[in-house]
Amino acid sequence: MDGLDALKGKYLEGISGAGDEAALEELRVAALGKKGEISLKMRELGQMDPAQRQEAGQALNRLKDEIDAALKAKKSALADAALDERLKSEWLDVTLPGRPRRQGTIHPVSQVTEEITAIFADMGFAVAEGPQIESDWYNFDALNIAPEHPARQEHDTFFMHRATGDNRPPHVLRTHTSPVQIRAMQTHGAPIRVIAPGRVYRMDMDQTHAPMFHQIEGLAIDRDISMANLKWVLEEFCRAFFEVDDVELRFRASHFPFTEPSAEVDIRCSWDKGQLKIGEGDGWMEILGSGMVHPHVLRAGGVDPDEWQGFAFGMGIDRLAMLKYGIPDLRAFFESDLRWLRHYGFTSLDMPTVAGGLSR
Ligand code: 2U9
Repeated sequence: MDGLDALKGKYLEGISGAGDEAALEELRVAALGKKGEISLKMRELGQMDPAQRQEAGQALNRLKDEIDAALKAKKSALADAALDERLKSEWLDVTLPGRPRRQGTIHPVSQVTEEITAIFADMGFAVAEGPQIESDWYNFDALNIAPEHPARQEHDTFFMHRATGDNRPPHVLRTHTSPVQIRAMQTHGAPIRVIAPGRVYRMDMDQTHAPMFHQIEGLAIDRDISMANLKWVLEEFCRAFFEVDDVELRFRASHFPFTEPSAEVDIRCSWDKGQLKIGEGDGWMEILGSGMVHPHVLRAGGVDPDEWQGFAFGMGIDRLAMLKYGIPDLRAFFESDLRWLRHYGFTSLDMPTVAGGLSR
């Protein structure tokens, strides 16, 4: 067939000189497309006699394959060259040091919870935990808070939803961690020494109150536990927690449904230029509530009040954290702004100062 060598020369040269994929595609269409030169030549085969057709057909197929192969090879060469170009402009120095990442800090409430549990652990108290959604019985009845008792309203309780027609008392978001100790008494019986730290919920919201806050409560039951033991335990706790040797506590008679007698506990302190000093001065600051566990409460926990007695106490962790670290409002707890937390001495977890205690 005439002209095949010329065609071959023209296309192979064109392909080899093509500068991009678009030029290659143009050449492919011109040679192999429906109306391309090779395709037109294919059509001429119909008018040839069989011998000529066989020879010309083979030659045309070879040419088609050669052009095809040249197109593929050039396409991949162009892609390689484009990648080389990109790699030259988009290089990356993998030996550069990494950018420092902002580190979080331990939350003041977690820090103080750990401090308090460690102090009570040294005095033989185990940590107990329980559900945050409680039955009405565990949160109120077991704690000697009867259905009509005003404390149910005072606690500003969040009640869980009940389906219409379900008249059972609704579950509640626990208003104190006391149900945990009822459960601990039921499970382990007496004697027992536990503390229960955790989240509690009351419908209360202002500058110094949040609807979720943290309490830690303690319970010690034995055959002859007295308020003298309570006083010693709380004094030991305050000495360790506030890191002051001379602490003085004042027990003021009070009332809680779950303890009898009950006492609110104040600590001697002074305020010097807005700075709280524990253990000196002529001021008193309330830090916790306490008392001897009410016999009804012991019975609800499955403990016989004729054989056993014990003390209990409760305190707000958030408030103690604010007092100890001089944090004036709740923003440090909720916004978790690192600058704010660092200002009050809560350093990043990876900083060496944390291993040896907080740098203040
Ligand atoms: C059981 C029996 C008795 C725990 C107690 C208080 C007194 C108390 C408040 C302190 C600050 C709550 O966070 S706060 O508002 N708590 O005054 N709590 S006695 O008494 C118990 C607990 C469990 C079985």
